[in-house]
Amino acid sequence: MQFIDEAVIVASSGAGGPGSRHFRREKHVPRGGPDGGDGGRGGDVVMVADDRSRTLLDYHFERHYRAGDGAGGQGQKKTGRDGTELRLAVPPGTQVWDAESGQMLADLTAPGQTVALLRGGNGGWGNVHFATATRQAPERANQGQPGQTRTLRLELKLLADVALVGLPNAGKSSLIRAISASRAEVADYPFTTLVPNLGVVRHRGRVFTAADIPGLVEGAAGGAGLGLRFLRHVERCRVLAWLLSPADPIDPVDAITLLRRELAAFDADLCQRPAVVCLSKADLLGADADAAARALSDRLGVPVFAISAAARTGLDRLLDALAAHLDAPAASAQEPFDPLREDLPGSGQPAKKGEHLAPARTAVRRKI
Ligand SMILES: Nc1nc2c(ncn2[C@@H]2O[C@H](COP(=O)(O)OP(=O)(O)OP(=O)(O)O)[C@@H](O)[C@H]2O)c(=O)[nH]1
Ligand SMILES: [Mg+2]
Repeated sequence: MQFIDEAVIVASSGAGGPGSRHFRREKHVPRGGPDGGDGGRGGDVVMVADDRSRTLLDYHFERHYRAGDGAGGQGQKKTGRDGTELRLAVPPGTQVWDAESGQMLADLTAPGQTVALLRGGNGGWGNVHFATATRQAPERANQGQPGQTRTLRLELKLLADVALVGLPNAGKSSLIRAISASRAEVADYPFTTLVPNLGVVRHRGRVFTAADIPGLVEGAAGGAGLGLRFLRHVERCRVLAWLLSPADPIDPVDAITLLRRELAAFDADLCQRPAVVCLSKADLLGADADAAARALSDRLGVPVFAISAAARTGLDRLLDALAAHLDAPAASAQEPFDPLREDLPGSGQPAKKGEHLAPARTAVRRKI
């Protein structure tokens, strides 16, 4: 299935039905008086987080959505039928913005979470409401209120616990395949992964999610490679796993400096998240793998896990470490992994969150 993480749609709530202008007509009841009922309410537009849905693909193709209008009132004080509510299912992790004002309208994170985005118009009053002592046969009935229309921007930001970050070909997809049931594509050329993959990891009775995002290259912040388009999916991860491979074209310390620089250009906070460092493809180093991991650990000043997705070695220790980070009471209470802080260009003036992105990311959240 195609992975789409952005869509712009136009949604309209239903109009209220008109009130009825009607008079009671019955045998032996002369001048029966007004009995026109009210119009029905227009349908609301409601968005629901549905965990069966993984992408915004549907909204990419179909752009216009409309809830049902309320039906008109009728004689005998009958109220018209309410318009059908329009329920739009989106994957959990979807944020909804007003495309015109740039305001955030909703952030649907929990499966089943529901938010009413547009209220349907009220139905008009029927003439039965307008009878007074002096006006016993009112001709007046109200029209229903019109519905509202809004252009909505939907943005999906995956909600994974752990994000795998590395250069292209570092072995991220191989790792997610090894630790979860994900069938992410693996191949020996860069940019095999073009869209993020999500995997559910089950480890010692614990369940957490991991996201494999496309590889980052130098200049990603400026749009090189697949650019930063998919980094929004890292934004909500609680722990980062940096993957450094002995087959990377550059020295692992240079690689992590480069990766951190690109990530910081997207969001300075990301580099402050708890993180673990992995030396992937450890099988390529044979018996030297542990020594290489120790040497790298000394250079970085943090533990380094030697892992091999192919030989399935070191995975349990890595998952134990990830689980421990996720279980820590407050991630912020931990010492953030920041061994190369001084090396990080512009560390004195961290980039503002999402500075280079489209507008509206800093918009005020509005309660509706
Ligand atoms: N020997 C060995 N090769 C591995 C291991 N993990 C991955 N590879 C190989 O490395 C190559 C790249 O692996 P991927 O998992 O596709 O790497 P990736 O980081 O997802 O790459 P992109 O999606 O392009 O960023 C493939 O040819 C894999 O077979 C490993 O543990 N050992
Ligand atoms: Mg990949």
